[in-house]
Amino acid sequence: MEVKKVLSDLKRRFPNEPEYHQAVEEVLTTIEEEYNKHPEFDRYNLIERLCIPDRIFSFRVTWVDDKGQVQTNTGYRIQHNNAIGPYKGGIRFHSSVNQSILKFLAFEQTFKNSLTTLPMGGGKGGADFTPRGKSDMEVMRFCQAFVTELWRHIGPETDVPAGDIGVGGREVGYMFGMYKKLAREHTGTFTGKGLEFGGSLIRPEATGYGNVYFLLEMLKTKNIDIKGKVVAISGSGNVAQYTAEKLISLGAKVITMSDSNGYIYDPDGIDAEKLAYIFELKNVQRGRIKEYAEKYGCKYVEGARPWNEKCDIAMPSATQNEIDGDDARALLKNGCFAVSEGANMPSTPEAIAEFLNAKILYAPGKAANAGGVSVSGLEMTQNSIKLGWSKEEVDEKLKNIMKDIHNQCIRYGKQEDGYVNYVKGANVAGFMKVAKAMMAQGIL
Ligand code: NDP
Ligand code: 2IT
Repeated sequence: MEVKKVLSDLKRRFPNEPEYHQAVEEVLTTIEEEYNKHPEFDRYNLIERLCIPDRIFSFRVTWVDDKGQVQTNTGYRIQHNNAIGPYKGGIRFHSSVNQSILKFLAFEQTFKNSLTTLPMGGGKGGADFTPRGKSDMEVMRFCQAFVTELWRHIGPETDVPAGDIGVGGREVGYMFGMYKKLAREHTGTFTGKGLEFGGSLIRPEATGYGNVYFLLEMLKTKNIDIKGKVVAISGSGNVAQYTAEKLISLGAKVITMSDSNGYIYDPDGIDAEKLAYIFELKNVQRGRIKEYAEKYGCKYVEGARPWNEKCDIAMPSATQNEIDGDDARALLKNGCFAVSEGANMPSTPEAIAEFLNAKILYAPGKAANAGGVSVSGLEMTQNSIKLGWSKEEVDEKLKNIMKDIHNQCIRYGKQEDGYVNYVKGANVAGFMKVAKAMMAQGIL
């Protein structure tokens, strides 16, 4: 494989998909060496078959808003690769959603799911619809309309969606309800379901907790204690909230959180009580993070990201490309020594290069945020055996999975000088399993 050629071909065939090109380029440049040790991969044109999704569904979603007006949005499901298990990955509802963003997410998901040690292929879906500002009934009608198209493409052994940006327990509940009605079955076709109807304990917490567990594994390699460390988090949604919860319980000091309007900086640290307010503010009132600053009298910076604040550790948990080269340099200048990604692809290629050059602990999302989909996999298992595991049991399994992912990164990412390149480690480990499965299954 010649990475330049593969990339230029993909760019020519699939123009105007910058996020997809970005994700593919990052993976290909890091797996090139390993890939080229296996000439049989090229003979089977594995690389194109791995980069181009198996199939893409896109459809119009028509729904009626509270004023009685008929609205349309565009919905998608990308079934990227099912070599190691059914397609699996979240649904994103956000006005920015387009085919490029979902293709990058589905591509990343394939490698991430491979790392989890569980049998899951990669997929992603969504719509250019933002639940924020919509009434509960509007969200319900949208979810129902979305699923009237999606349902025929998914199933418990075919493709299992879950949450992502803009899709939490409420949206999964509405989508599952409509799916169940149309498919005439009550199976584990969605994960992130309510506990009363097949959801798993710890699924809401899993991405944030898992990211902290991964961070702890990285810190362990340097004998660094998390206690007292100052952490900057971005986002204030599902992932950010449970990242903060776990960090606070371990004695770290969380100083920032954000939303798409700006960030709050609390020099005293967000404690358990203040975090409970954030849970209420974001999940029940569906308010803005600015209100935290008003309530607790701390700094709020409109229209900015938190990376200029001095911290030991950064845990981006909002969205893609939220740390650019300048942000990365600001973090490093202020002494940040670890970055663990809760979001998918939050660092631009320039930012990643800065982190790797500085040889800090840097965990890419596909390793660090894999806890969410891992517990989704455990939810699928529980649904299949028609049993529910305890909180402790699931949490223990999650910890072990994160430890295992960390080991895989070390295995393929440790350099001669001892530095662990987690980007390379995660990409090569994730790739090798999918590649071997694809080789064994013939040319499809
Ligand atoms: P939520 O919708 O719960 O929260 C998203 C948060 O990020 C909100 O605070 C939101 O602010 C902010 N945000 C979203 N888009 C932007 C933007 N364009 N610019 C700035 N801020 C933005 O989503 P999740 O917490 O579930 O997801 C966060 C990230 O984690 C995503 O990258 C997702 O792909 C990734 N992830 C999620 C997993 C999961 O299990 N949920 C698993 C693995 C990764 P606002 O309210 O203003 O929109
Ligand atoms: O990016 C992700 O891994 C998720 N949004 C979770 C996917 C899932 O199927 O739980």
